[in-house]
Amino acid sequence: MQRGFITLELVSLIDSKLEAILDASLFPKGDIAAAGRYAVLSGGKRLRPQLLLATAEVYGVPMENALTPACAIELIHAYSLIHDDLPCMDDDDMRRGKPSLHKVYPEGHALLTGDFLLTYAFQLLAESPNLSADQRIALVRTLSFRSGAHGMIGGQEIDLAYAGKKIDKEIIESIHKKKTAALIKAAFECGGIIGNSPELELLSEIGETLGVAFQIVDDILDGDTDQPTILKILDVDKAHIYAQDLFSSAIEKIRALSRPAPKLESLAHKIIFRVS
Ligand code: GRG
Repeated sequence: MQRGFITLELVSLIDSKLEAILDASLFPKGDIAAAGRYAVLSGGKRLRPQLLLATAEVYGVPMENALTPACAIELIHAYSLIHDDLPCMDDDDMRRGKPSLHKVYPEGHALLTGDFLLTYAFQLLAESPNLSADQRIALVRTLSFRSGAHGMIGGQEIDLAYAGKKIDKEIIESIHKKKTAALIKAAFECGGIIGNSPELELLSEIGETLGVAFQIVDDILDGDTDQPTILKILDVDKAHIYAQDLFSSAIEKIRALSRPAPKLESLAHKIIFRVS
């Protein structure tokens, strides 16, 4: 079964774990945890946790050993969306077909909820069951690096700096690689860390290639030419070709892994040929 472009079985597993880690009983009374549940449990394709789980599975990791880190990456994604929707950033009133968090709770609460999800993600990584201390440290390092100044936050900074300005292919690519692809890359790297993969570099390359492809498709589906998107420099047909080239390159790299990875191939396919 599908919800958007995802397999419902994997997504149900991720959703159940997200519900458990955000259960009201785990938190002090107040709005932050409830707001966190609103933001996280409101749909979403769960792309990053699926990629993490599918990568770990390539190396024979039991699903439950990778589930907590998979949820941690989704919390970081959710925090970035909450902050991105705030009036000081993109100022979006709607997210996933529902009012954005700052339209439901006061703006300060929305900001704090993003902070809460970000910090909680690292607590979960540090406490992830069935992993060695070295693996937990590597997960914390990878996710903080990829979501920080060299990755997602750095990409958002460039994106903000170029809003409404003339932009070239180099800048667009740098925004895509950092703002979007860095976290997708981290999903592959974290799956590899959990699976003690001997080919982390290759996983990283697959993540970056697919991450950029994901953003190109997002730009095409969004169709907004006011933002710094690929449509500023390519027409839709050329952007499609670009995404398909990246897809072919990602598939080639997935097939070069030391073990078969059919779930990763299928997710890659769904990323490129999605309609929402
Ligand atoms: C504010 C620190 C900070 C970062 C913001 C992620 C981000 C950077 C902004 C969100 C807006 C945006 C267009 C990001 C590009 C990545 C992207 C396409 C996010 C949406 O991801 P999906 O499609 O979302 O996986 P769902 O709703 O399915 O989880």
